[in-house]
Amino acid sequence: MEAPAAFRIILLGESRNGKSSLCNTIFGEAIFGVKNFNDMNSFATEAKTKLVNGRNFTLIDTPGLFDSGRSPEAVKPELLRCIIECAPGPHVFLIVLKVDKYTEQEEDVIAKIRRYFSDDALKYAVVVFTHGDQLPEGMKIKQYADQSDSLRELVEKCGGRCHIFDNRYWQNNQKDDYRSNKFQLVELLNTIDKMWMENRGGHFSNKTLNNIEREMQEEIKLLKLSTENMSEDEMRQQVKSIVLKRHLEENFWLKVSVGAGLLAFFIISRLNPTSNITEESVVEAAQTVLHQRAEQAIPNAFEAICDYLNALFERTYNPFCPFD
Ligand SMILES: Nc1nc2c(ncn2[C@@H]2O[C@H](COP(=O)(O)OP(=O)(O)O)[C@@H](O)[C@H]2O)c(=O)[nH]1
Ligand SMILES: [Mg+2]
Repeated sequence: MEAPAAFRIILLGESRNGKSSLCNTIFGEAIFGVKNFNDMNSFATEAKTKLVNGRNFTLIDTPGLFDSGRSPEAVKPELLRCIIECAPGPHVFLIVLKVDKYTEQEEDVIAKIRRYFSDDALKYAVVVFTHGDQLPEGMKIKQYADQSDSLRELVEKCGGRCHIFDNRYWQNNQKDDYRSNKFQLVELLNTIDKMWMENRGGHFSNKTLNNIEREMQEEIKLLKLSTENMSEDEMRQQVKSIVLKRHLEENFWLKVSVGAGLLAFFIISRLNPTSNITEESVVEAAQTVLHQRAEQAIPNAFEAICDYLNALFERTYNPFCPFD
């Protein structure tokens, strides 16, 4: 099996769980933006590639996409960007949680992850805890997870793959191997290797991710005709922004057309009260069109993840129809 040019790893989890810090720990360098206390402004997907222990990894650091207080308008382009960065699909989903006091709400979160993450996506998932310093001395993370039925079941569903880091206190821990990021990183990379082999060298994929990838390949072909001396990497970066812009614009014009349709309906119904076009039928048609478009843009795995996060943070935003 030939290793990919870079392993694509997407980090998902609630805001402030330490996703960006974990990216920095994995890369051994502070290149991802970490939130300071009360800092709610940094809100962007970041994807960076670096050589770690002889292999290239692309880390896709997502913002807390469905945190309360985020407007759906701000979320949509970010969600789309995550998908474009992931295409043709991630090799690894890192579900980032915090070692913390266990509350009922947390139990609920885990139950939802299990319910909404398809078994197929979990084949590519690893649970990673941050704030390892909160772990009682001498305890291993599996023992910690075993204390709660829901956590244990989540880890089991992820093939027993579970790791722990402390992005603040375990950077230079010489005393105890286990409580050291260096040791834990080697363990995580081994897990990723093993999982990749078990998945026969593949990555998670579905129809939508494939469609986005196909679209990008078409754009790259066009770009090759018009440019010289551009590396594959540079072309891909350029194409990502083209595709993102196109999808956002398409969505805008779609909304404009639906709006125009509704306006036409009101005019027709005023001019001709006997017309059999009903308000409901126009709205229904508009919803069908919007829903189909949204489905094209959002892969199923993301719908599932979004749905879980959405329920978790009690937003009114509908992930199955993110462009509504
Ligand atoms: N003590 C401790 N603090 C952490 C850890 N990971 C992240 N933090 C802190 O938690 C805050 C949020 O971290 P950040 O990486 O921005 O979280 P994100 O929103 O999930 O990307 C920052 O102040 C970090 O310094 C950790 O493992 N231990
Ligand atoms: Mg972050």
